[in-house]
Amino acid sequence: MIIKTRKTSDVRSSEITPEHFFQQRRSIIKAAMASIAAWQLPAHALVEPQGNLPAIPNLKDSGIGGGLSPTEYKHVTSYNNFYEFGTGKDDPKKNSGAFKSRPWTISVEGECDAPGEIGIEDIFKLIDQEERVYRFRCVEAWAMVVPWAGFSLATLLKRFKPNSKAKYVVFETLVDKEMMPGTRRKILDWPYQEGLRIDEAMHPLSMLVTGVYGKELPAQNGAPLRLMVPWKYGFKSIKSIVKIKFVEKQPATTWETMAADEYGFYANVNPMVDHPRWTQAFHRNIGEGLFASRDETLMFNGYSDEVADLYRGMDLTKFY
Ligand SMILES: Nc1nc2c(c(=O)[nH]1)N[C@H]1C(S)=C(S)[C@@H](COP(=O)(O)O)O[C@H]1N2
Ligand SMILES: [Mo]
Repeated sequence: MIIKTRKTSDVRSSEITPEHFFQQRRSIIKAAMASIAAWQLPAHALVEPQGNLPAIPNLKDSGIGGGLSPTEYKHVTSYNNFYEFGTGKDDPKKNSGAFKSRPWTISVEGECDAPGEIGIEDIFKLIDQEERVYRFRCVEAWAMVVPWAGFSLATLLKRFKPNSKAKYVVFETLVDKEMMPGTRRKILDWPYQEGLRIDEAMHPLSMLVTGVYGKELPAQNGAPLRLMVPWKYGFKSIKSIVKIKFVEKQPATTWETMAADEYGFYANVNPMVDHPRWTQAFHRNIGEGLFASRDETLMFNGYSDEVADLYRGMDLTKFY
């Protein structure tokens, strides 16, 4: 595992204790046990496939989030944020008719020993698919429970052999003025860019998503490949990825560049730290209509046992 190759002089080496590895292993074991538990329940995590896109082959139940009941497909695919297709929630579905997710190549570069490119077909072929149901809360104080299909980000990253200088991972979205009408205007500083610390990226819950509800992703949800980091706010989960880069310094990210006082690099779901313009202690569930209840938001979106250790000793009001 990459973290082992860090030098003792690394700034963050203090966080990478043997206990840290133990904790990660423990959460994997816990996830495996949850998987067994979910398998015994009649409410299996694998959902009925929906939509008319190709089915995702070899889909397995990860057991993660098996107890949550998913938001309806029609809401998951029609209430979106994807500024490359416009800023309205219904714009991404409406304005993505010309979008083509094939052919598609992702280049992986920067601080790694085996930089290169990988085609989306190879990703689909080489990597076993898992289905995970995540509660995914967004910065706009709304939430959905989504059955994503995909695999651990770490599985892909390790193929490119990140070196000891790889402290962060940067992701970039495609910019195509023909297929993505929003990019004809300077709504954001294109390309959309996001980043994770390397230990966050290697965490088993960080996921590259290729499908939703058992079928390939529709354009509006980030076809053909998008990120999903379940303990972070929605904007970290970058869509339609074309580039992945290992870097030494904390990268600038799109929303942080736009409004640093509102959107930080970490963007961990945290009910104790409000957004300057709204509370982050509660959220509304999409699909419940006008009378939707406000639910309490949980620390790290409910994944504290798995991820709190990544941030031990950090002031999360400062590193928001
Ligand atoms: N390239 C790109 N990725 C993006 C965005 C975007 O505008 N462009 N919006 C983000 C935000 S703010 C959210 S809330 C999620 C929404 O994902 P969903 O539409 O699949 O629910 O995508 C994130 N990924
Ligand atoms: Mo968002």
